[in-house]
Amino acid sequence: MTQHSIVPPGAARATGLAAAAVLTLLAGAAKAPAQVAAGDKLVPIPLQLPKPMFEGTPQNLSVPNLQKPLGRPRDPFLAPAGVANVSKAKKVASSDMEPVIGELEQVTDGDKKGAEGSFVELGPGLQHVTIDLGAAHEVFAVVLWHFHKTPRVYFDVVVQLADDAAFTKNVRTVFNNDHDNTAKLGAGTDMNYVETSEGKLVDAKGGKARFVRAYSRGNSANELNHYVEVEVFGRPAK
Ligand SMILES: [Ca+2]
Ligand SMILES: [Ca+2]
Repeated sequence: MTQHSIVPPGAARATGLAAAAVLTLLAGAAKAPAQVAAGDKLVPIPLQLPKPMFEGTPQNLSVPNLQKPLGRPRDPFLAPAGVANVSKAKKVASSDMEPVIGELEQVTDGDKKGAEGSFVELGPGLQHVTIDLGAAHEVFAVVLWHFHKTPRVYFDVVVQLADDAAFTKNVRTVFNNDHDNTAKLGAGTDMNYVETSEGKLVDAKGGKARFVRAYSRGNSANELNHYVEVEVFGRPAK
């Protein structure tokens, strides 16, 4: 399994010129994600958000490396025109094929509500859900809703793309906040975040993949793993 850390921790402090050089080097070394063609018109992805279940910023979460809430709606995410949710009703597999509550189909059924009955609950420890897009797609964004009825942080969130269901071929990590490598997928540099109705939007940079996998290892309220929905915004690969 290969790992790619896109930006080293020190890169943000480098001068503009040096940072650009580092990024150019990294881009050159990365395993050629599909590029946005010069003629592609960029527009906001057609993301529809569920109703918020709570207001304000939670104060009582003692989670290290926690991202400060933006305090306003997230900026629209731009992708080439025509990019759509390509995961709706697609087949879902999991490390826990017999969920404690709910069914795996709920991960891609389009119901993103925070209410009881709108999530699937997987067992404790490191678990994943894996979505089969049915064919190779250029993936621009992955949006995750674990559980957003109450403010909560899910641990060791790792999102990967791959060419095969077993995640042995062309595996790319597009998000990883497992900073101490508990999940043994490589240490990540992304931050912990509080679940909200906005979901977590992960930039997948147009990478070509048929399979999308999301890991977690319990949360700040209990050891279980939940999914309300995962949406993959992409387009069929040429
Ligand atoms: Ca759902
Ligand atoms: Ca960890």
